[in-house]
Amino acid sequence: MSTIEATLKTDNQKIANQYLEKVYNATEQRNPHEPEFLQAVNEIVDSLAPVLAHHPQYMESGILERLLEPEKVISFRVPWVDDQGEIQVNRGYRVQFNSALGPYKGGLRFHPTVNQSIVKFLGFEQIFKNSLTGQPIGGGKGGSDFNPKGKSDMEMMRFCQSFMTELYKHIGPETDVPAGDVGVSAKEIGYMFGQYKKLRGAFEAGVLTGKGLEYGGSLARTEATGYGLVYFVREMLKDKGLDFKGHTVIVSGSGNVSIYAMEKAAEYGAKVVACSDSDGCIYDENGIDLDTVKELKETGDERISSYIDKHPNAQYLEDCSNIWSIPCDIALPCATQNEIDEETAKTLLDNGVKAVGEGANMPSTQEALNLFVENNVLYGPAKAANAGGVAVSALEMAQNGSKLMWTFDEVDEKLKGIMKNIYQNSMQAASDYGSPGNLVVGANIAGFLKVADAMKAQGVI
Ligand code: NDP
Ligand code: 2IT
Repeated sequence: MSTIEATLKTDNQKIANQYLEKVYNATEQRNPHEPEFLQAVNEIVDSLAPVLAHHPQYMESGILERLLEPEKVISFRVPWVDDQGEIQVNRGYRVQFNSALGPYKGGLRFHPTVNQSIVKFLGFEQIFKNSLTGQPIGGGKGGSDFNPKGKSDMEMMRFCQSFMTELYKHIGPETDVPAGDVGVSAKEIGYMFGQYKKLRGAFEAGVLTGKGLEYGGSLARTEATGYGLVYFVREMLKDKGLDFKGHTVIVSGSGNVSIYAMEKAAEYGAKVVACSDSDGCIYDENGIDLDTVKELKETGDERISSYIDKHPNAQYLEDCSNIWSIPCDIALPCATQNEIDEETAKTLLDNGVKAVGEGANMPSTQEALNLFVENNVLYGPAKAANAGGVAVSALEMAQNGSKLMWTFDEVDEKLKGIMKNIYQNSMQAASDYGSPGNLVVGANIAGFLKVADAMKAQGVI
């Protein structure tokens, strides 16, 4: 590189850094009470300097300023009547973040911790994740502070119907396509689909994904996020001459993502020794018996502590964060945001962790993430590693649109291909922009570039 080129490069980088700082500060001022959203923004902003230094046109067309402001935020009252005849009121949300690549797409979360910051961080992440899948889907997310725990089936149905009575005005197969997330499984999707159909007076299968197989669901959607995570981590390991076989794996959570991550990791020869719920975790040194976990958590509504009743040799530890003190080679956080902080990351490193693959959205704090990257742990960031769920949701939309139903193997093969592409494209972007092997930077850049180009092409809207 000539001296002039090197100076230009440094100057461009300085300009890019100053610009990013200005944009981040403005976002912080505009959203002062949204720490999770700002955390997600900070991680992206941290990755983009080399892109903006190479392509100043993205700064000129205000891509980032527009990307950081959701196209629309909908917040609404969800009144419902409980089994005692008492009126309950919850708050519902849908954040329609970005539609540059296709209809808004992303799940609905029902959990008492849901607020605007959480829904915005999830919706923001979804833009880049969906871009990485290569499917024609924009980014959105929604949910409610409703707590599904302990609710009867009829309460669940009444809540879902009330939620959809407002949401249906804002969604549709070509506008916005919700799906499940924490607390929303095929059962809740079914109740919401029924209400949407009744209100619209039409069977529009492509309005929701994660549906039951009888009425437009896709085979392998249930398994997609967990299987996709393991396919992604397998690519990371393969590049270093490693494999799941013979390795000890820990998977936090015991919900949809965790169960199918455990299933695929075990199928690939790993020994999965621990999983958890929000109360505590179980450690079974012989390997977790997944049938028991499925019985407790998929069919039943029980606590993971009951695992011990069937497996008295296993141990139950109160406090779910204890799961990360158990030594493992591969850690797959699949429960919730910020479950791995700096201290936890240190413990994992001290225990010799080789790879971390994120099934949950933003499970590592910025400090934890930095530690993993600095210590050269193989690290698969959420937007890349857990994109299999939404990718198969897009395949469900494609099947609905063509009125066809593909076999399990067809969908699973496509999922494997998509996860491999995400890995390769992220690695490539990391190399192209000066951080070889860094999947955080690579996934952020690869996801950003496609959205930025589509936004630029579509003008200032
Ligand atoms: P589920 O509702 O099926 O399961 C969630 C699991 O995580 C449960 O074991 C739950 O325990 C535990 N959990 C939830 N919140 C907390 C918390 N605050 N503290 C500790 N544990 C908690 O959800 P999913 O498996 O679908 O989702 C898990 C993660 O994966 C989320 O981050 C989600 O956003 C992400 N994800 C999900 C996708 C999907 O397709 N479903 C796709 C991509 C990402 P308990 O039963 O005690 O509440
Ligand atoms: O976080 C996620 O990617 C999801 N919850 C899945 C979204 C979807 O539309 O399938």
